[in-house]
Amino acid sequence: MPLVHPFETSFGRTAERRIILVEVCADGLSGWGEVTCGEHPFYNEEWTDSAWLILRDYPPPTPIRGHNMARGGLEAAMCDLEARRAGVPLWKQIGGGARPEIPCGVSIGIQDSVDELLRRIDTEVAAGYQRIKIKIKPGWDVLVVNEVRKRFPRTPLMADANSAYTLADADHLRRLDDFYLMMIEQPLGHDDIVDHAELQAKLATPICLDESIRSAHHAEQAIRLHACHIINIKLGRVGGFAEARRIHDVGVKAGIPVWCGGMLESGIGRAHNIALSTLPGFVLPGDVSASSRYWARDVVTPAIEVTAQGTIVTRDEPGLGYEIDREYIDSITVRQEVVSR
Ligand code: OSB
Ligand code: MG
Repeated sequence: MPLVHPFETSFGRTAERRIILVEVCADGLSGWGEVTCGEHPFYNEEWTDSAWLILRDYPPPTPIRGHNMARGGLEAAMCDLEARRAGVPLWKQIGGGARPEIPCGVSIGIQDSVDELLRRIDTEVAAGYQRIKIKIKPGWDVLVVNEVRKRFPRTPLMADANSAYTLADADHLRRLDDFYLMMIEQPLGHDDIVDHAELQAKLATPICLDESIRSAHHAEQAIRLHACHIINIKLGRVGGFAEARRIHDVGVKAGIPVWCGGMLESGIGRAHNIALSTLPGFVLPGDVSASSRYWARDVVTPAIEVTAQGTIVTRDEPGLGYEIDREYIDSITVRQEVVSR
């Protein structure tokens, strides 16, 4: 699926998505899941083709290590199926429903110029989004944030580095404290906790961990070491709703706010993210935004829309709450595998 705008992070640029969708069938019903890994092993170790092999060759209950996104796509499909069997919306099935509308933010990639970035932010603020996240990397950080703050002094703003820095950059990163950001996301190593704790002690800006938190155990360790004040929860990264729920519970117990991250999902993964965001601890706006920011045509109907107040209203239909556009999915499917059990 071609993206409406290419998306650039500190680890690379994506113009087109190659997405694995999972359909689980039982009792004449279908549940749908999405594998949220990238096309290349740059965000974490998984990519579309590794997930394909895991899902094909290691059906549950085979215990495997890692490959959370492959497993998470299947787990989410099972949750959707369970919800449909029970005749309840997915948000209810997973124990959510704390809020009828979820607060939405946007993630804006690295742009070709600061002017272009300011124009993109203008558009999203005008659309009503409740906070803006910009991607940063060495050479596109302090000066850029300074320009954004000059133009948008009152907009809730944060920056995501996707592991582009090391502890040696601590003094440089401390300059971001001047801009009263809501948080800085994953500045250091993708698998690090200890260096983040050392950095957090030097920064006024709260650190939010993304890549480093793959389980509730990691969340407990990060909180115990004061490595972060906030946690981004992504369904795929943590292997599905069950572990996402456990991380959420760890956060709530410790007074650590959580929010739902995104992985440039199609409408199916987006619908899962909406359900997850109704758990009570998801008090900060997530990277869950309208289908039209990504896709000319989405794989669900209606497309996911955001209100002028920057919220998505949850739906009451059983399961995901959105219709699967099978005809469109079939027309863009390049590979299919049926696993019978
Ligand atoms: O770190 O949150 C991230 C996209 C791809 C890989 C990693 C990340 C992102 C985003 C985009 O920030 C979030 C979205 O709008 O889906
Ligand atoms: Mg991130």
